[in-house]
Amino acid sequence: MRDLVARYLNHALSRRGFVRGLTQAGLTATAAQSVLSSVSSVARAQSPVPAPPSAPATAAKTVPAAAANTGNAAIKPFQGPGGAAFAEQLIASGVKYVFGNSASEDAQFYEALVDRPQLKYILTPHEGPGAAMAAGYVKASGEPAIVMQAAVVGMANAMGQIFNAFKEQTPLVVYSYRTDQSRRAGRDGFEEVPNQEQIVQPITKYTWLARRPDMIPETVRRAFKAAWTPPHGPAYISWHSDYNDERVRTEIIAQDQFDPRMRVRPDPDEIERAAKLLVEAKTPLLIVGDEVSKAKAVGKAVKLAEMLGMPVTQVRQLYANFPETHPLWVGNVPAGTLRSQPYPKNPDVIINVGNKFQHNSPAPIVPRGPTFIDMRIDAASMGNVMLTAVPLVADVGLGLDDLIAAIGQLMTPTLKQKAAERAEEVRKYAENAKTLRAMVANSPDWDQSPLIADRVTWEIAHFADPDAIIVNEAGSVAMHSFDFNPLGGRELFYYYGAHLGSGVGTSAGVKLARPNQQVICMVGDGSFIFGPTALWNMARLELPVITVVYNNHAYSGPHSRVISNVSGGRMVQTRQFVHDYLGNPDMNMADIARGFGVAGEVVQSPAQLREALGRARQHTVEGKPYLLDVQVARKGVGWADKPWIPPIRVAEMRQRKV
Ligand SMILES: Cc1ncc(C[n+]2csc(CCOP(=O)(O)OP(=O)(O)O)c2C)c(N)n1
Ligand SMILES: [Mg+2]
Repeated sequence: MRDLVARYLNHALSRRGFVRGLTQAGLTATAAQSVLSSVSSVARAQSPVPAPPSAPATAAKTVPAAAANTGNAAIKPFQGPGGAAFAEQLIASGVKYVFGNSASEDAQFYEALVDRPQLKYILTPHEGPGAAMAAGYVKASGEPAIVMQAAVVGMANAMGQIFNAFKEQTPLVVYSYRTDQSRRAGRDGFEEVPNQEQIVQPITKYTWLARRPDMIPETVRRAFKAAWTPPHGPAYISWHSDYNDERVRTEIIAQDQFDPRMRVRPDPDEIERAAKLLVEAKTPLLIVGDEVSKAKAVGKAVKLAEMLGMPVTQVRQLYANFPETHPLWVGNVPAGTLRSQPYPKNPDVIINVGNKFQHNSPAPIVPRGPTFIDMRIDAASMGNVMLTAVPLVADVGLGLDDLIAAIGQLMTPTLKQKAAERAEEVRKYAENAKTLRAMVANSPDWDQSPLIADRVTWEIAHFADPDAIIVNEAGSVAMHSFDFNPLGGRELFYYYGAHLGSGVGTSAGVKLARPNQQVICMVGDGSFIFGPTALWNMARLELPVITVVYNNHAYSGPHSRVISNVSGGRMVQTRQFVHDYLGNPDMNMADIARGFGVAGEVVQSPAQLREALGRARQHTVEGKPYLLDVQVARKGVGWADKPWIPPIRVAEMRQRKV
């Protein structure tokens, strides 16, 4: 029985196989079920991070008799076209959705889908938003998906979102064939480029070109293994298109057989050191990062902060990783480094849990001076910039468990008293900061039309459901008033990667993964126009997402940044900015949405915004997406009412009126 349990825990045995083994060993069916449920709870406890994709029950059920001979139900012999082997392996890798754009040389794959309805194909009319949709689905569901497109031409369009997945550490798997078939490769044929797979190598975790058609399933498995092994990241795979048509004999194997089980516990000695430093600190500070959300460890981060009465902050991330309503939350770091965090002013011990940090200035995010403890699974980015007194390489869920236990051992009544006093100080600061934040509504421009961006955000925040999901790609717009709370409250999906054009696609994918939560996409006009095609997917798939475009007819962020780079220069004197004004003619995003089958309206005033949000809600209740094109004021120095545009008018330059 011990052997059975070990094999079950190692995923070498299915649930059914486990129960069968127990009954064969003499247990009654009821006793076997009870053993199963207690062992399953152990198995769950061993998997604090979303487990890498596993084979769905349906795949195991289709194991033919021949497979039984191998003695391992997870292996299924396969014979058929390479494209069908690809489809079979995706099913065995736990994939439910394929996000694709038409690729004629994947014909055998499409053919295979007809009789495999469990693998659902979503046609995305542009690869960028298509990949964003897949990434949104993966992030919001924790389930695997694949993106596929036509050869290098499709891949080139998906690359922006592969880049985002790389920066955000999203386990996105992407495939496109090489148009050059294996018996004519290297001749500069149609859509041929040398070393296609190498083009994306610097922005993927794993890249591979399968060398034989029967290697397709193994290549697929390795892509999923690489992408889903923490720290996550995108994988790209490719093969010559004729491999899809060739008949192969190969093996389809359940993905969970390749799970390297990277649920890493930190070094106990380092944990002891960290615990000691933290309990002895006068002014400790906790920075939370995305690994906390990914490991579903927000509750543990709260516990750690509460034990020590330790304030909590966050530096630019994808998710809101701590309840912003919590009295120990002191707000996001306002600018690039911790020096900009007004409270606590001089932390002596700083612990980062799960943020890989984006250093955007010569000054490191964590300044020299304080003792720095770093807990992360992404060991590669540890100790590259900041002096690190205690490196804790760990799955942060397990790491927090161990740290909490170690601190618990050290806490004396005096230390508890100190922590309680500190918590009280932090609470006072947090209350005050909250009051100050609410003063955003005191702006003299609060009621103006076009609206100020802060008013739009405030109205959305007061409209959104208590558990709404906010997908944010709203350019230079400040996020406030939402009180995000990953523990059952509002969630945030921010545009961390910043290849623009992800917002609409991401929100479509998030809604696909979480149909029972309100999804609101906040997007700048400039960002929106990089990727509106996912609106069509929202209409076709009946994804009731509310999209709010902050339409200032401009790239407001780049406008201000250019001025600060060349302040007082000729551009400012003449007000001639070539790079930032999107008006003349103004784009009408509601009209664009209508063209994709999504209803919407242009909003001019705060009063109209409230009514329009009501109509948006009505549409979503009825299962339909809706878009608000909100006219937003251009703020910042150097904006004219009617901005100058470069004088290029081709109609007047013509010799012939054609
Ligand atoms: C694909 C891509 N192209 C260009 C940029 C550079 N860029 C950064 S912000 C920005 C403008 C965003 O405009 P908008 O969404 O309207 O926000 P606003 O600045 O007006 O608030 C651009 C073009 C980018 N990040 N990604
Ligand atoms: Mg804009």
